[in-house]
Amino acid sequence: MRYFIALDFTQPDREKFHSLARTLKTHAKKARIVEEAHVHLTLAFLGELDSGAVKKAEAIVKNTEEEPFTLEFDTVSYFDPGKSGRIFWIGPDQHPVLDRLHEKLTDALLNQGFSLDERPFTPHVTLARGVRISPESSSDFEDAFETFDVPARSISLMASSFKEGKLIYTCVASRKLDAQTP
Ligand code: 2AM
Repeated sequence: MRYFIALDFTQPDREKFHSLARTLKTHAKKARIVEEAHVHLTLAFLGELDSGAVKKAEAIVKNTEEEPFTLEFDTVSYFDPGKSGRIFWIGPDQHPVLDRLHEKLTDALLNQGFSLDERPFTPHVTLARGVRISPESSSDFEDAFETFDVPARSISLMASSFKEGKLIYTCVASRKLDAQTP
């Protein structure tokens, strides 16, 4: 079982990302789009954890206070891992509360001995993996993209596993973004 901490969105907001993913699929030769229920923004990827580490991660999520905020998603881009096809994502404009939330979680996780990805944080919501698309179709998709706002309301510790070849995400612990602005 692999674990990660995610920023969650409401179902109607996840649908906005999913709708974009479906549009991308119509432009692509191939694309495995992210299920609507799986749409999230990863704040920290923790990998395989033993039960003690899961308890620590749960406590970190439950004790991380932050105010609710709204992200403006204004970037469409992709990672290109090579042979397996592109990973298309939508990214938000820089937001001080998102940066602070990421920093609080990172500090707490490192203090508790978790090892984290050392690459710079690139906040993004993955739309589709294994994307094969022509440069023209990719430009068409990028050009048609319109900026949209999405409120962030909670963070969750998620467990990820495969059952009969199907990806399953299970929420282990959640914390509402409910701190008052100082
Ligand atoms: P993503 O954020 O680019 O979509 C569960 O696997 C989540 O953790 C996914 O959202 C995934 O990618 C993210 N993630 C971040 N680093 C990862 C890694 N090294 N291996 C697998 N997933 C990772």
